[in-house]
Amino acid sequence: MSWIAESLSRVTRPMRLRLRRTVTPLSLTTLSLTTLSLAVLSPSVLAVEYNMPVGVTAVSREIHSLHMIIFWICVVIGIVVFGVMGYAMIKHRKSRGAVSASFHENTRIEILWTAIPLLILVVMAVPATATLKDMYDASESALDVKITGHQWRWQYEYLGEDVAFTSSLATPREQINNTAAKGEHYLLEVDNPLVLPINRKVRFLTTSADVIHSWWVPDFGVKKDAIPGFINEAWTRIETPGTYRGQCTELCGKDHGFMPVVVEALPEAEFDEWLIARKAEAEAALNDAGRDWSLEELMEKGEKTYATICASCHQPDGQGMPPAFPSLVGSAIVTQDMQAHIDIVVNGKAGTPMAAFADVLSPVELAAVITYERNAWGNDTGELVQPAVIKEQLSQ
Ligand code: HEC
Ligand SMILES: [Cu+2]
Repeated sequence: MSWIAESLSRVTRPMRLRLRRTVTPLSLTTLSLTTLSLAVLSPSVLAVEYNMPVGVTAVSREIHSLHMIIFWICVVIGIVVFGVMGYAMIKHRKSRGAVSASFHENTRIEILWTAIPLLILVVMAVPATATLKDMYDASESALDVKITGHQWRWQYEYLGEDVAFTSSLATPREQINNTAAKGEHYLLEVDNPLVLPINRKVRFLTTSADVIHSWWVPDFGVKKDAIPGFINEAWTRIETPGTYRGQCTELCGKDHGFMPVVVEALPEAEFDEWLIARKAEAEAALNDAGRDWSLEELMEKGEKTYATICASCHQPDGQGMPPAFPSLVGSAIVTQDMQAHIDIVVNGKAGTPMAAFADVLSPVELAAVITYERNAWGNDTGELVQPAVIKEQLSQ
């Protein structure tokens, strides 16, 4: 084995010399200069980059200050422990004739090094428990929003208000595929943000229609798992109007990084107006489902629905990604059996990623996307399905 050590040292000795002569002083200077300029020039930038946000709710501030308290306790413990260790190692080193001590029969020190950490734990646990208690108290809310996770979008329902909509990624495909410059809110922008009032307690009820997702808005200090078959509770009371962004924080499949959360917080009066307008819109859309639609109208609407909801699996050109996601071009269901086509889109197919879209899309959107699939990419069937037919089937 000695030949290995020898040849190694033959290689490393000149290297070490060279390193010491040139690279080390240079790189040390650069390193310290960079650190210094970073620390001096942009302390605020550093704080934004590396710390969690203070946020805009009482709970998020509580979480932040708890985090800072525990951080500083850890810093003090770190300095004391490593200081004592360093001091002991240097002071009592072997070359100065130190002989190792035996603490094993010292009851006093055993009690001390059990009691002190216990005390520290208790000091940390008291504020942490108080914050947790606060976070879990979702009682007496002014507004309840049910949040359902889908692969890969969020669905929001304002309970008791007859307002519901889905919220999908709005970042253009070109930015994702690197054929266009990335925008300011790349992958953090949606078509329909969740709109909430400030200064009112809002309760979130999270669940999922397929796999586990997690709804997270750092500025609210809210992060709640959305689990199929369960309903979890969280709440917030926003203090400042604005746009707040978050993401799904549970690995939920192929487009896990493509289901952001965007919340628009409005002053109370503005929110009330928005809710009334939204209700009227929903009612108008429902009435709209009753009339006769032309092929062109359905195609135009269907193309949009397809792009936001279906293209992530079946691809913009309908070719899918076989064998995981089937091609819809020339498929028997899409070009022949209309009822089978309606059934699979409305009810999904159990045990596959093809979800039921009955609750996600309106009758008009369902009719439009089915019509679009039957007439796009060379599937020139010329067939259309009226929203009224879908509405009728949904009500059965
Ligand atoms: C999460 C991925 C995913 C999304 C999103 C999705 N599908 Fe599917 N789809 C599938 C899979 C997987 C199948 C195959 C199911 C099976 O095994 O039969 C399928 C099958 C289909 C079929 C039957 C195709 C055939 O020939 O068997 C149709 C039609 C269809 N999807 C339409 C849609 C429409 C319309 C949308 C949007 C509203 C949509 N899909 C969104 C995954 C998806
Ligand atoms: Cu998710």
